[in-house]
Amino acid sequence: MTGMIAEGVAYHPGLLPATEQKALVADLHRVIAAAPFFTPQMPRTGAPFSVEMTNCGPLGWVSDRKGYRYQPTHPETGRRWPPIPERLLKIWRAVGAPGVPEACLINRYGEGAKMGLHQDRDEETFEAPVVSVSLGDTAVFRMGGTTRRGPTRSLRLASGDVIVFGGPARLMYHGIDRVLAGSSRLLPEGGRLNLTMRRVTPFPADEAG
Ligand code: MD6
Ligand code: FE
Repeated sequence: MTGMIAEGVAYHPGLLPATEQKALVADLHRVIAAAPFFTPQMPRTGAPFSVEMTNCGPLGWVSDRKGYRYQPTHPETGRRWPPIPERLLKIWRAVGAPGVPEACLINRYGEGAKMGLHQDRDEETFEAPVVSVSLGDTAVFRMGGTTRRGPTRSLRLASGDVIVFGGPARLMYHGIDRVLAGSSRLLPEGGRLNLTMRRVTPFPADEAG
């Protein structure tokens, strides 16, 4: 099942069994209780994202009028982000990612939410891959190349799928065209959760690559 679907892109459809998905949702409820979802805003214009976000880990990704960045605290509560649940760290290791991730961005897609084509490039290092976990309704994921122009392909990411962008794909353009409402029964409220784990700062010399 698992395969390299493009250079540097490892796709693991159905990596998480249903029991594991449910346990992960319970872990995420604890994270969200400590770090509620917020609505990020576009740099400069302040236009709201259609996706809500929160984070866990020593660093979290935020966006507001001042720009995109990683910071150790929640933009609204001012508190540190809760730790990344062990169950997620286990997925990081299971796909062969090195060391430990520093940030896990949690995206919530409600009705009509989508995410434009973008690169994940706010990290200080690109040496580790980005590991993405999908839960809930299926998403239509679009992947392009390392420039904004050029051909793209689309892939459906279902609940329990894991996709890893590493090596030459680390800076690949990607986005979410739409989410197929009602395609999963995992989340009682419907919608989709996406978790992306990242390394933000370079590994210390003693932490393996
Ligand atoms: C999403 N995913 O699936 C958005 N980024 O909702 C991402 O933006 C993403 O899936 C980097 C690597 C893998 C991803
Ligand atoms: Fe991304």
